[in-house]
Amino acid sequence: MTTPPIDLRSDTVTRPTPAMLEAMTKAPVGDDVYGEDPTVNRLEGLAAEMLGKEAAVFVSSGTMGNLCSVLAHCGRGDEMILGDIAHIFLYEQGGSAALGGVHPHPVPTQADGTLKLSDIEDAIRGDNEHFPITRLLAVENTHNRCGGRALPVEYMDAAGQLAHKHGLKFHVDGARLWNAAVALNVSPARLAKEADSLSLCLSKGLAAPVGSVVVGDKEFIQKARRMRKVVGGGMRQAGVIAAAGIVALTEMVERLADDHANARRLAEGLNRLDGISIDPETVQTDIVIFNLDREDITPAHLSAGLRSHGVLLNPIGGKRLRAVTNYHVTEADIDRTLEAFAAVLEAGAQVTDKKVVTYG
Ligand code: TLP
Repeated sequence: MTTPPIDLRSDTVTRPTPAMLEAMTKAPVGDDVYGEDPTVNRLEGLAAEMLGKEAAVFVSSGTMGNLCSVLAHCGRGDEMILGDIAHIFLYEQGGSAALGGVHPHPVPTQADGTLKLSDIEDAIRGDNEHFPITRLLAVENTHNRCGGRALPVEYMDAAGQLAHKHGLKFHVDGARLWNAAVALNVSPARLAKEADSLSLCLSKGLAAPVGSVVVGDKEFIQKARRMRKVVGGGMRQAGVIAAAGIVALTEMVERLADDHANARRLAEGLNRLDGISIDPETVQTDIVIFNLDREDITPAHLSAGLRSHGVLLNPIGGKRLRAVTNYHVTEADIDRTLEAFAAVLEAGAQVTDKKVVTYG
């Protein structure tokens, strides 16, 4: 039997746990478009409660969660302020512009994943017929492209309050808000206090096979539910997958601390290797983004070389690569990964296979 690869491409690669598979086979189901799936209703109730909000809606993905949220907050020609390397801006096909006519207004993302409050304030439009109407501020917590940085409570409060002071709504792409809560040792509800809406993934570090939840007040969730239908996301006996989501929320949040410890171990090991640079102190959650500082070997070479040692991770543009720890990656796997790195860096330019995808 061949050893399975150590898959660090993302936490999205996680497979359902035995408890999830069992829950899925036993879930009572109904037609969720009629609001009659008891398992979906339970999941939505649980998510709303954990985030301290009135209501929730189950959607198929983080992308759909963000899209339904933005479309529920904004009309055609309205403007959304967001970070220039936010997932919504970079990796969601510009869906809110393509499908909803929402105008994105990107501002620089700081290294810690925050947007400067002064930049946000400068970006908010005045009352002038030349301008779109600024309706929404969106932030990402944890921040994927900033290496999984967790935005602290004080920042989340300040950003939300600034939005509200100017009459904007505040949306959080909380695909990995669970990781932020664990890393910062606060409740998800506390981080969400000022948010009008959040989209939270069940199928990343929490290991559910499918799904995200959007939370907010009842009126907003009613609108988001309409948006889910128009993008074709109204699901029927969705309790089969929601059941895994319930296990994700009840059993899989605290263990994220293990993924964070493994990510830190990886960062510390990488930092000791010649030709790799990363500040391990900046690794707070499960994402490790590092630079390859070698002339003779590209990130694509490095990724291909690691693959031949059974380690999967992606280049993400420039000299950078990303590794994401997850439920299936153990401390011993991290040590094996570091050995593979050492071997590939040692072999240097002899590694020639360039068939790699730049993504993540
Ligand atoms: N991120 C994926 C890729 O799309 C890059 C990954 O491997 O990290 N918000 C954030 C912050 C995300 O990182 C992602 C997925 C999403 C939203 C979208 O979630 P899905 O993949 O469920 O649509």
